[in-house]
Amino acid sequence: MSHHDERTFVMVKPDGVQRGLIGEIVSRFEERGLKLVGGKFMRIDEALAHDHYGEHEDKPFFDGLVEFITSGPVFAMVWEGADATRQVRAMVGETDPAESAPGTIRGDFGLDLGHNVIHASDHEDEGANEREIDLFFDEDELVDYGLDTAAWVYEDEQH
Ligand code: D4T
Repeated sequence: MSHHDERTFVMVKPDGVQRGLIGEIVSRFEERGLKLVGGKFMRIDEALAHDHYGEHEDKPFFDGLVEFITSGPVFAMVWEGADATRQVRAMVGETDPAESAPGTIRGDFGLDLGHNVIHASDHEDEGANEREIDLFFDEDELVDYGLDTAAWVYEDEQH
């Protein structure tokens, strides 16, 4: 079942947590048929923020980004499924909520680029999902188990 086990990193940002959107967001991924393999409610410290957003270090919005992501708790998750990284990004929407289609998470719950509710690994950045999973989770925090509904989600899974 190797093509069903792609893992991707997803995080409800401080604005999403404060607005009570954790449950709604988790539900969307569950309903899609993805499998939750890790979850952690936590506060991001300055060092982790710099590691996570290192690619933006030279950008004018970097300081604000670090301040925002460390400003309150986040809910970090790992989701698994076929083509998970690309499918989750499609469900998340564009970086700017104002450019995101209705039906996407940012298109339904955001209006402002600086408060875009959720992060998900970029499918166009090869290795981003593994890098980010490693940054936020220890191997033993990821749970290996079978999801009984898989046979109803995937045609080629056995009952
Ligand atoms: P994240 O990483 O938060 O899921 O967002 P994206 O992957 O969709 O987009 P990104 O890495 O290009 O941007 C990271 C983060 O920075 C904020 N941002 C971005 C900002 O405040 N001002 C800006 O001009 C840009 C481009 C929003 C997301």
